[in-house]
Amino acid sequence: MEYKYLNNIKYPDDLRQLPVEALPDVCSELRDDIVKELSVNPGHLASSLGVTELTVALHYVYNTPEDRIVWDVGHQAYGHKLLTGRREVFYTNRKLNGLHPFPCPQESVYDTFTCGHASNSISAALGMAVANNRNNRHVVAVIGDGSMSGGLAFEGLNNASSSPNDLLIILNDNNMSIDRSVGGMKQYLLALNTNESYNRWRNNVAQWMNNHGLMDDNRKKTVIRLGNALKAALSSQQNIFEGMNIRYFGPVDGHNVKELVRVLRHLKDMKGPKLLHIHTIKGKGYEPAEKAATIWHAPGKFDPKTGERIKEDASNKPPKYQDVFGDTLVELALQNDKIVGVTPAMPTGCSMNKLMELMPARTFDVGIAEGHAVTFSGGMAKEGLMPFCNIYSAFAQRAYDNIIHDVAIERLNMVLCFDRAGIVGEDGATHHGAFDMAALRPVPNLTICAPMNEHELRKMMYTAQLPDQGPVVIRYPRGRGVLVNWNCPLEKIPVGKGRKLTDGKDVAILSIGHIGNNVTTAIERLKTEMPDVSIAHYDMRYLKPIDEDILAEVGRNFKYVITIEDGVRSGGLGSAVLEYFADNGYAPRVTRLGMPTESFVEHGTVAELQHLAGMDADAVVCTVKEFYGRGE
Ligand SMILES: Cc1ncc(C[n+]2csc(CCOP(=O)(O)OP(=O)(O)O)c2C)c(N)n1
Repeated sequence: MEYKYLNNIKYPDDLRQLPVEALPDVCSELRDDIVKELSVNPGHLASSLGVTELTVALHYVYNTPEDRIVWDVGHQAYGHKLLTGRREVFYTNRKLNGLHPFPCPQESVYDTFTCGHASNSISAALGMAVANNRNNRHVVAVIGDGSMSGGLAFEGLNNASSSPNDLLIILNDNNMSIDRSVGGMKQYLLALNTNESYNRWRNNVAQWMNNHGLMDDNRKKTVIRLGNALKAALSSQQNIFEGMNIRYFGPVDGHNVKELVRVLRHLKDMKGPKLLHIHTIKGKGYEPAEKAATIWHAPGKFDPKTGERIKEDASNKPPKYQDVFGDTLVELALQNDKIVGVTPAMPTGCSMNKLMELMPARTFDVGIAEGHAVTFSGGMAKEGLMPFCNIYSAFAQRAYDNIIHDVAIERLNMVLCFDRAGIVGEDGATHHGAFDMAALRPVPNLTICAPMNEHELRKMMYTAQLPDQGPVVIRYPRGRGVLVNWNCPLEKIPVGKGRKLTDGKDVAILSIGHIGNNVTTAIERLKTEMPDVSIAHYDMRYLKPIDEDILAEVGRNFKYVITIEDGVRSGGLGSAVLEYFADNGYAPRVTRLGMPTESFVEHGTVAELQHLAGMDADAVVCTVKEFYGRGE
């Protein structure tokens, strides 16, 4: 496609010079550019395509960056990035030292708030709107219907209705989360289709009054109030937003850019909190994405012409941990009829869709609601069911108190599986599962473990659902394991016991989880690079209860100790080992490898980031060499 406009739009100011008639073409070009770029440099596609018109209309009507647009999650903001001075470097998106995967205030003044975790936009934008009451800055939050299912969004709405503010919330309703949207809010929004003739009527009245010079601010308010009352009478139910004192407008076709511009201009200077409900199609304008929005949420590389996705050859590769989880859960659920599955909006992402297909009545997608997922599981556990609640580690941060207050205190029997634990790669700082071990280790009654391979995961899952285990956290990383033959008998493993994988007498390396495979690689290298040094490797398996027999053995027999974990190096395994040594009078030299706590790990490939953070096989080799004064 030849671009008539896009090449001349570096910043929104350039966009704002164009006549409104040019905007449909700008949208086509922007869409084309997003598809072209993402076909070679993968990222979040379908959501960005769906908000193309909204993005153009917002930057056209509002005086960005003076006016604030707060994106929710930010996975839909590629159009925004391309229009705000980043088109030339967009090829670096999600790469090491390149553009951030989500809007990021450190990257651009157009990015107003940290994005990545869902449902925070209303609260953040409300804070900005309240702070900006004194200067005439407009603040707009853009939130999807999926993200609107999150509790935080409701807290924001609740507050928005009572604090004086002029916030505009745009609800981008495509009836999709990553998977299909679920729950009461989705049902509600579907039903909230106030009939079009009513919308037309209200517009005509307003237009007529305007044309006849009868519309001032007060009258506008009266028309709106009258209109809303009429709308409530016409629709079968009360409007939840209006019930909260937030004026509701819509639904509006979110793919009609000129209409969006008209509506936004109309709302821009209106006082008080208001919500504009737009309907969009996820993946709009790119047929394959429109047809299968879940797959095209983040499709990987693809041929933009044919829509064929370029998949890696997975034959003879170990499976992804998430699939081992999904298959094992099904296997366990067939044996144990108390088992149920709970996921906060990630059935495909964590492979719980396998259980969902087979046993829909025993699988619960609760929406983007991590805290609720945990407490809901707690409720089921209390009544004797055995929930497997699967949450991405970084999103589980939202559920910290639920884990402590609603599960741990009563020592409820349930399993929390933390997928994407550790460095996740291109999704960056907001998505790394960095903190779960450090945050949860001090919590009484919890068992916390991490498998080094697929067999270990299966055994940990089996062991965790046996009677009276209390709450068990199993954390495992994004991506593939190490065993092509991943299947194995489901057997109990001793809780709180580690494994000695390699015997040695000079250096002891203690690892937890999949990162232990980096140690295996390092030890192989050291056999040739330092044949005179013998190294013991312990896979600790359990962070809590930790294997004190191993710690005593190591404290007694080794001068040098390395700990390594795929999480922050303060508070987790390394700290546990140091605490034990200090408490028991052992003083070997200990080096802790893991993610830093002085700065957030950014985005890049897992290998690049592990290298930078000093957690790869190289780092283990270097540490051993340093012990012996042979470092470079
Ligand atoms: C707290 C949290 N939980 C889960 C996710 C994973 N996630 C990213 S986008 C998304 C769906 C968002 O749906 P919606 O807001 O409707 O936006 P759409 O993609 O449909 O445009 C989910 C579940 C997240 N980013 N944050």
